[in-house]
Amino acid sequence: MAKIEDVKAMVEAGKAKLIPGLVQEALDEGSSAADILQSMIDSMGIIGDKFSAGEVFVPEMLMAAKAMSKGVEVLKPLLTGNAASSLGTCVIGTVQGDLHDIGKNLVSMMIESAGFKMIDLGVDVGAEKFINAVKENNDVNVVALSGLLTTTLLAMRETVQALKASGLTGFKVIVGGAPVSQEMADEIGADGFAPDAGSAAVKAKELASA
Ligand code: B1M
Repeated sequence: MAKIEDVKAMVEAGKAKLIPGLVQEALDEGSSAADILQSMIDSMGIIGDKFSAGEVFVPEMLMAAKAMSKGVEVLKPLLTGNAASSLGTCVIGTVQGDLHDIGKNLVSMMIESAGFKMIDLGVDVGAEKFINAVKENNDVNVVALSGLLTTTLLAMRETVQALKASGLTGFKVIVGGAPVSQEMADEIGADGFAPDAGSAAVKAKELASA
């Protein structure tokens, strides 16, 4: 079996300790970093489907997430460039009530490699914390909100509205995450939406130069 298939299977099985070695072996075998990343994203989709079907539970999702994070650590230098941080500063976080951070971390990585300085507020971030980060760093030109739960879309809406009502200026808000769509982004007053990490970086650049 090709090593990339082993990576996919072992992420799904939550074997975090095996992943760095397997990812390296897959690279050595000639698989691209982008393909290995996609194989791990596919594993998370499978785990999610199994969770929905009641075949696995929260601990298995958590173990798979840890395994994927280990793989991303190995791939990071290959997925990111060496852009000098000159496009501005991006504040990023997963919205309040939501603990999912793998997608947010990938988005952060890609926006950073596009040339932004990143201020990562982590997960379960309330509107006030986003506002304070913009206040405390006067060169923030992008705020990026991630959300994976349908139930936290309300927090995303509230955060966008609070940022817009704060009186602070000079920044644009990008939203994304599996349950988020362009339509929803427009509806909650975000300036931009991106479906994945690569396009989030493109959108951040586009908004920062608008
Ligand atoms: Co959770 N979880 N989870 N989970 N989890 C999902 C999201 C779910 C779809 C699984 C399912 O039921 N099929 C479901 C949500 C259903 C819904 O609301 N629609 C779900 C649920 C229900 C839950 C709990 C409620 C379970 C429970 O406790 N009963 C609970 C909630 C906890 C909380 O947040 N308060 C929970 C907990 C967890 C873990 C903690 C165990 C773990 C997260 C660990 C971690 O992140 N460190 C976890 C995991 C791993 C998942 C799945 C399996 C994988 C998520 C993931 O990392 N995907 C997920 C199922 C799935 O996604 N199919 C699931 C890979 C990642 C690369 O993709 O994050 O989508 P994603 O990011 C993408 C894009 O969305 C986009 O770019 C990325 C790729 O390029 N993107 C952006 C993301 N943010 C962006 C921001 C942007 C632009 C693009 O601009 C700013």
